[in-house]
Amino acid sequence: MVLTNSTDSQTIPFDLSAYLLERKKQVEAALEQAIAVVYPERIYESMRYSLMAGGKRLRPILCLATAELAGGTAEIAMPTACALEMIHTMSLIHDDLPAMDNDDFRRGQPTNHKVYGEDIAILAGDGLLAYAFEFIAVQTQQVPAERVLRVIAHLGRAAGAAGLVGGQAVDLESEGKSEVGVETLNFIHRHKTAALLEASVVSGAVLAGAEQADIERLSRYAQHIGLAFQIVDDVLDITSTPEALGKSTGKDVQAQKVTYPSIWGIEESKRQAHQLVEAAKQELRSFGDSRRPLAAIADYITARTH
Ligand code: GRG
Repeated sequence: MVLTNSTDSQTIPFDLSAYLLERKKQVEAALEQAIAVVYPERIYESMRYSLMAGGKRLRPILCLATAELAGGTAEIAMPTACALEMIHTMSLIHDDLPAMDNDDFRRGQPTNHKVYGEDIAILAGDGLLAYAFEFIAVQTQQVPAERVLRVIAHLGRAAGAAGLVGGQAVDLESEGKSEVGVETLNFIHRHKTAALLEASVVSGAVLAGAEQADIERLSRYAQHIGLAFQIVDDVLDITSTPEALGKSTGKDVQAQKVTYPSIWGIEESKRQAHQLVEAAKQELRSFGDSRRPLAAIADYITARTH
């Protein structure tokens, strides 16, 4: 897919497919090296099973792209990029558990608990979460310690009750409640989905030494694409197939879950997502040509089919 940045008057083509493919390869090579299987083998195998099961690697790619946009290199951001994927994978393993969403398939493969059992799946998530922070602290090189500390604090907040955990708690609490409105839905997804995407972008910028005003612009960019991402996810749950998504579809309707399409309808949901993507791209205006990967990723959010 060759996308042009639609907010530019002088549009420069940007081959996002090639960019994503190349970046995914780099991230997967780093992840491959990140966890060795040692005694007790079963837990390390379980952690690696989900970490290496594929996926778009969107969070690490956002982190690397933002580090470069802010004048840093992919190299200084790679340990944090890997850690972001570890935290994301942990959240998917726990989300799929019978006590939560009870899913059998993820990324086109049986879920962690289906292969290793619930007990090991819980521990694999715990192991990945703890290791993510160790990995940043031990592996990050050529970055002042103060920046690394700031990244660790921001990621801790995004993963905890002020982020993923809080979003998931409200999501569980809202199940089966037909009176859930857009405000609650926004709270859930700002925390469950947008918080980690935001932390991906902010951590890349912080590692590269970006100025506070730029970090705030990038943070708003990420919050917009985070919400757009979830709206599109809700739409795809209705319009896509399990083969295309690598996970079951139609679950929201089946569980009578309140979603963006159930409140707005499919067309209005798509319009809202598109508007958020435009607002996200507006936040990138001051960054020059180096913003192209982030702008194209924003466009990809609404164009994606899986
Ligand atoms: C214990 C810190 C801790 C957290 C657990 C379970 C949980 C709390 C939170 C759930 C978070 C969750 C599953 C959010 C959904 C995020 C989302 C949109 C996932 C799909 O992301 P993609 O499309 O997936 O990027 P791939 O497979 O491409 O990586």
